[in-house]
Amino acid sequence: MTDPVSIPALPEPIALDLARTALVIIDMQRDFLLPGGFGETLGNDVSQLQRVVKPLAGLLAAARDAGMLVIHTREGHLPDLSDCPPAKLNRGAPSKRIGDPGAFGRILIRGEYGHDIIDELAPADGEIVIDKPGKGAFYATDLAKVLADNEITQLLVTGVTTEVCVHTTTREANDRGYECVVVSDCVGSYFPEFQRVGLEMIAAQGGIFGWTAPSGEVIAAIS
Ligand code: TIU
Repeated sequence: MTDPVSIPALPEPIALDLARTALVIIDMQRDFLLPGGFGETLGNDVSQLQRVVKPLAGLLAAARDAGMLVIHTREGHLPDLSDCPPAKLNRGAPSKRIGDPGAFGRILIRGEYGHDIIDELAPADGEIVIDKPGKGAFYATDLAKVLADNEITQLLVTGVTTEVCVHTTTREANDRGYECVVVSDCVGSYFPEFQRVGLEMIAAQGGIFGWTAPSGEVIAAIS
């Protein structure tokens, strides 16, 4: 066992045991980041998410070098939509719905080009990919078992979007007893104000459901 490393974080520094820490990369899929996918059909400016790619690629490289467990998630549904609740399918007035043809195949459907992870962050051989039908990565997946099997107790949480799937997953993980560090420049929102308050909410009230820290501090600590 190696000594824990201390990361300057909000609301206070956190000691990470690297052997028990996983990097979780949430939903860095073409359908959320590129024009023509799910994010854009909801009316969002998808270019807002692009700023996450470079720092997250740097953190991913450092995590791989450190031998850390890396887990990627993808939000999406079976081709027959049997795992997509009508409330999710019909909500709002999207220009297209989940399952409709988009610029990169059927929107948010497993196996389609748009559903997969962007080239810059493509999973390496042996890295875990969790397909999830919901916003949280624990609901209807085997993530809890994967973490238990690998004796993980702490998570570095990254990906998109900050206030939706990153928050839901972090809250789920926090309730399950995991210590979560949300890496502030490696999460992104379509809405700048949600990015700011989304991060503030995590670390407020003494770190009510986690910590936040920039990737530079995390990389320096784990390298
Ligand atoms: N729409 C939005 O902000 N997010 C999602 O629908 N999914 C994720 O956050 N991955």
